[in-house]
Amino acid sequence: MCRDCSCGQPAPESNPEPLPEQPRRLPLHTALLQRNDAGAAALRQRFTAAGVTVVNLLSSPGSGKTALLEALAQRLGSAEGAAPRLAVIVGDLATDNDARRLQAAGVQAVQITTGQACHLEAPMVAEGVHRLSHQGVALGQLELLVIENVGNLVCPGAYDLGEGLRVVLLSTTEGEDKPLKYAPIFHGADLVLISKIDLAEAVGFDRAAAHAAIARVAPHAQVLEVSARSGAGLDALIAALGLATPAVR
Ligand SMILES: Nc1nc2c(ncn2[C@@H]2O[C@H](COP(=O)(O)OP(=O)(O)O)[C@@H](O)[C@H]2O)c(=O)[nH]1
Ligand SMILES: [Mg+2]
Repeated sequence: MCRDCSCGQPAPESNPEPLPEQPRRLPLHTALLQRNDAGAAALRQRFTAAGVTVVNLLSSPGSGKTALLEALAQRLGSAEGAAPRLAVIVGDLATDNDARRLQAAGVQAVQITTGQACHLEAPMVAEGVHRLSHQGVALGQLELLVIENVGNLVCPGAYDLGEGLRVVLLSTTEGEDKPLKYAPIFHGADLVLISKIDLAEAVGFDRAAAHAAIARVAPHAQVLEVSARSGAGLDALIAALGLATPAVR
């Protein structure tokens, strides 16, 4: 029995549960997920037919998703008068701040506001594609379509959006243990980006521990260190996405 507070409960175990080696599916309503999966499959067919690389970009709020896309757009460039190379569908609970930031950086972007929902679903992405087409952006013209998901390390991981690549950010300011604490979302990643690497030293970020944590929960994911601020790792990211930098196009 508990001797600390006399609550009458059994004494807590000192190490209640080992870290999950395998992700567990969240207890979300199966019918909801099945409906989403059907929408995602239809989207994937359209993306494949159009030949566009589609990225589902996931991370906690403030880890640098939008800043990275702004920096990527600048690095990718687009020749004067040429079709845009990159478009973004960005999800947040409220405001169109991110779409406006991206548009100011020269990116074709549409904002999806989800209200209460903590993640994007396939029909919302279909709506985003529709709105992009009304802005004159055809999927077939694009090299890269990024879906910046709602900032959250839990729910977005359960929803397929028809993407070809799942990219998960871990920022140096979040701490190196987050892949262990939020294993399922990292487990599904094709590529993990350690963002804000320019701040690593200032915040005492333990690089080796971060790489070990990622290797434990996402052993097959490629890992890159990047900074939107300094530009570190951006060319490696562009190569990982299968895109050419302007100089070699
Ligand atoms: N030092 C530094 N700050 C960054 C970097 N990327 C983003 N930030 C800052 O982190 C904050 C959140 O960035 P934002 O792109 O809005 O994150 P998001 O919520 O994941 O889209 C902003 O104040 C950015 O200026 C980076 O690479 N280095
Ligand atoms: Mg953002």
